[in-house]
Amino acid sequence: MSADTLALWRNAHVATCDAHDTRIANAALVTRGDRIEWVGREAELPEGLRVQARAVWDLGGAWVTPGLIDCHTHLVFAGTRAAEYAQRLRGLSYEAIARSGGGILTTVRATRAASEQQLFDASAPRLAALLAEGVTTVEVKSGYGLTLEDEAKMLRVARELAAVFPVRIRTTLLAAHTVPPEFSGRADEYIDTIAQVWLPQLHAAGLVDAVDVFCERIGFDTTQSERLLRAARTLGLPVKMHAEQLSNIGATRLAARYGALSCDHLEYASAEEARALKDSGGVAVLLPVAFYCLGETHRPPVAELRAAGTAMAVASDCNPGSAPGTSLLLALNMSTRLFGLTAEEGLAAVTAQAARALGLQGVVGVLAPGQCADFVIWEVAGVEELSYWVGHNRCRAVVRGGSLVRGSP
Ligand code: DI6
Ligand code: FE
Repeated sequence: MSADTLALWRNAHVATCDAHDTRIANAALVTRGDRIEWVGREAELPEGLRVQARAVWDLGGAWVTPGLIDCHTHLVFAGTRAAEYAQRLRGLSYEAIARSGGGILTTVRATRAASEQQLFDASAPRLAALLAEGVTTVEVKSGYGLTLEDEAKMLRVARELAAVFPVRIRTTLLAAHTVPPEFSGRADEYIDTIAQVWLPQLHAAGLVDAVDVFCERIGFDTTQSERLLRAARTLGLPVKMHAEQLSNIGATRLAARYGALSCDHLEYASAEEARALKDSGGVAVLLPVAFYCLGETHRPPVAELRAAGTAMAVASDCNPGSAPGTSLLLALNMSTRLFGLTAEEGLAAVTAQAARALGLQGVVGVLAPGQCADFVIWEVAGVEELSYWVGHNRCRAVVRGGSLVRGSP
């Protein structure tokens, strides 16, 4: 479609997901190329736009939301951890498996052994499953290669997926996921290698949009994490943090000092972390599928986050260990019942707030003039249905960059 072609999407109801959670009944949208030109009540559609529209789509009274955003995934990996899940069902803990050389390292072995094509082929169906639910933007982390070559391979696969599927992908370097066998007992040296050698090279190759660290008692401590955050910020890269997932070692407070886009998991965070994130403008990314699959009982401090006014996003955390799932809608449903998000908070958490967690506010996540024309047409009577259904996908059609890429309105 040419860059300035107007299209009219009419006879709809729109949840814009802006700061006021605006809902517009009997609405219309006008797209210009890949951007939104106008959104509002159809009765108020400017006549000039109506006559210029080269295509008119009747949405039959359907609800429209921004394209969904999955702002935390590890979807590029090889193999599964089904055998470890079976062990966990018999009572072994995630941490015990990790300490005995399994866990993340099990997936590292499989991912290193996979060719780039095999890794792409393993990951593509997971991405396709996310997109079938109306996801139009996905963050993908590395972290199962843990050598320069294998981290680069993972990040290239993420870029290749973005070239083949109708999706925007943001890549995050998570080489600081665990200490690889080559650096066993030398975590400090490993962090410095990432910070001084791998990160600059991968950044120069255009493979890194952000940097993340697993800051945890089975990951990296705050001193080590800080060295990597500083290196990332020196290169002008935004940072994120796997924080307070299994214990509280001060990860969020550290990340906030480095202006982190988000701190993710947060099961063991408190009001103090909620305020630190609010003050730094970071987003709390909640990952209920990992909470569920790990049989966690310690919930993230949603009431404290709400009281502090901290932005909350929800993501799938798609990964082979703690969250082997490819449904953002299920994560959304779980965030309401398991964590206590309201339906309205939930919808914002997979659209506008998820965009902020990726530094993409003003680009995607809200239906407003100037934003990318990424939106979903839902087969629902109201948008509360998005967090209501358990494993039931009501996505009828998806528009990405102004073009219909799935279904028919
Ligand atoms: N926390 C998680 O939930 C994922 N990574 C992390 O740091 C799990 C990764 C895995 O178990 O493979
Ligand atoms: Fe994760």
